[in-house]
Amino acid sequence: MNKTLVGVIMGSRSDLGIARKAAKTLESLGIDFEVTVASAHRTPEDAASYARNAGSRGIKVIIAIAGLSAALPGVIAAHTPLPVIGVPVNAGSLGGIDALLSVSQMPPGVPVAAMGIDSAKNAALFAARIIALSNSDLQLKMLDETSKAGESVTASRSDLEGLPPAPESAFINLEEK
Ligand code: RP5
Repeated sequence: MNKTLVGVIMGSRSDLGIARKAAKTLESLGIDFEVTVASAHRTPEDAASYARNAGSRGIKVIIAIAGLSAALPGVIAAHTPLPVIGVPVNAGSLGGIDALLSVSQMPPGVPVAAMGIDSAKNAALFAARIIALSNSDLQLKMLDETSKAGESVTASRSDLEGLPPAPESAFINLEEK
């Protein structure tokens, strides 16, 4: 995919470490994205303009990352009909709970898909699921990633550092037999 489909916007450059997690996952799935900074409180006009212009620029999904009283995802959602995924950041003394509540407690009519605190990887995967609705190649790639993640959990059962393991037969789906 050589067209920017996902816009990643942060409330501050100090959120860069969290944005990198989204970037890594989007890159691994071959989804083109862009990253920028605009603050709902400090540069509100830029945040609104970015959101208003995103659709006509070809962006399909926006990931908005912010900490503290994290208004950015909601402000972006207020200015665009595109799906907005909010990532609350642990940026202060409340450990991200402040941002989590700000991002998740949106008023009816202005939805934001709220991820967990610092969960930018999930934000990228959620964005990928939205894009995959009209991209069967990406759908296959994501199924492959999901099955690889499952295989690594299964493999991790083989060494539990001496603790007594449940037998593999415990995982047979008896209802299917
Ligand atoms: C939020 O305030 C930003 O998203 C960031 O997480 C937090 C702190 O920002 P800085 O003071 O580091 O710029 O708006």
